[in-house]
Amino acid sequence: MPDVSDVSDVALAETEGQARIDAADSVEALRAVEAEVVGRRSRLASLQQGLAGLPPDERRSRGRQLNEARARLQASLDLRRVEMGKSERRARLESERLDLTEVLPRPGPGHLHLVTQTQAELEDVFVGMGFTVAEGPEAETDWHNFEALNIPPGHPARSMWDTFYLRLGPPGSTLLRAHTSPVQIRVMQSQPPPIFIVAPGRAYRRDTPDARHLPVFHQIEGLVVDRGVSFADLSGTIEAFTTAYFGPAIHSRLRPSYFPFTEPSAEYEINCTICRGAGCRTCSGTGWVELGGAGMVDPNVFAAVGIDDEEWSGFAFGFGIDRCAQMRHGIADMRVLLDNDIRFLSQF
Ligand code: 2U9
Repeated sequence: MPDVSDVSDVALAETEGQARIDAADSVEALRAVEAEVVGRRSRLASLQQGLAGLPPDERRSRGRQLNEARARLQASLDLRRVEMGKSERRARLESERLDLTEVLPRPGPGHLHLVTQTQAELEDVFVGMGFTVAEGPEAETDWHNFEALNIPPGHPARSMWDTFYLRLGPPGSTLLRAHTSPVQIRVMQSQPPPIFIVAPGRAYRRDTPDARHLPVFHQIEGLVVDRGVSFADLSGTIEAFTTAYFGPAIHSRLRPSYFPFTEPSAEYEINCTICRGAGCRTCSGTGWVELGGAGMVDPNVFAAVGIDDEEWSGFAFGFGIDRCAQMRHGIADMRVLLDNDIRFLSQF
């Protein structure tokens, strides 16, 4: 039985206890130290038991010393537990940290999508030729998308545009525009000639995506309405655009075709940019690829928007922006334009 009357026993027990607390290197180890230092089998507990044999005065003062020593050790244990808990938690979080940063082949700021870049370049070429850029809604009325363009309901030419209809208003009255032509209708309704505009933007058709078709694609259409406008102006404009955008080695040609909104109508072809006219798989060996269509504005279209076709004449053309990007960059399959694969997009 230790001699409680010897105050150095209490001090020694406290010093030793404090040293063990300081030496504990984990919350787990601290729990064992706590039992040894202030628990029922601790040195302090046995000193406590020894108080019983002391005279009352001495018992009181030694008892106080023991209690104070135990309280200091307990406070020290509590503080250490909190500190160690914090640092153990920090270490665990650090070891469990997941780096979710995507490792990009070419880190750095992003850039505009190839189609957006192509649209901006095409707009630049036409603005340089004196056109202004016009825009309109993508959800359109059947009238602006078809009827005003000389395609009445039931007209067989409607099958040229497999259309997405919207559940809005009477059935068949609203749709996702199948081309950007309704923009030109709206412009002609809102301003008198002369008109020199291009209408770039999205168009929608119920096509299954393949190497050359996308259900959501991008078009740029042009419209010129002025006095004395001829097919020669159309042909010259198309050729000037072709060399400005594709370079002086690539030329255009027009071949007879049919569109309800133009008469006469033509298909617009350019030298194949892949083989430069020699003949390859992309151009099926012909040396030419179709980019779009063109023609003189049909009198019925002028009638629909109230323009006098005795005084004014006009030409229009339209082609795919995605097709332009495909031809200029030799993209075999257009579906990559919708995939959002950074390995493809970062090349442009
Ligand atoms: C108005 C009058 C006439 C625009 C034209 C085409 C011919 C044409 C498309 C074919 C496939 C573009 O690449 S494509 O999606 N377009 O062939 N577009 S004439 O004629 C108009 C437009 C508006 C008021």
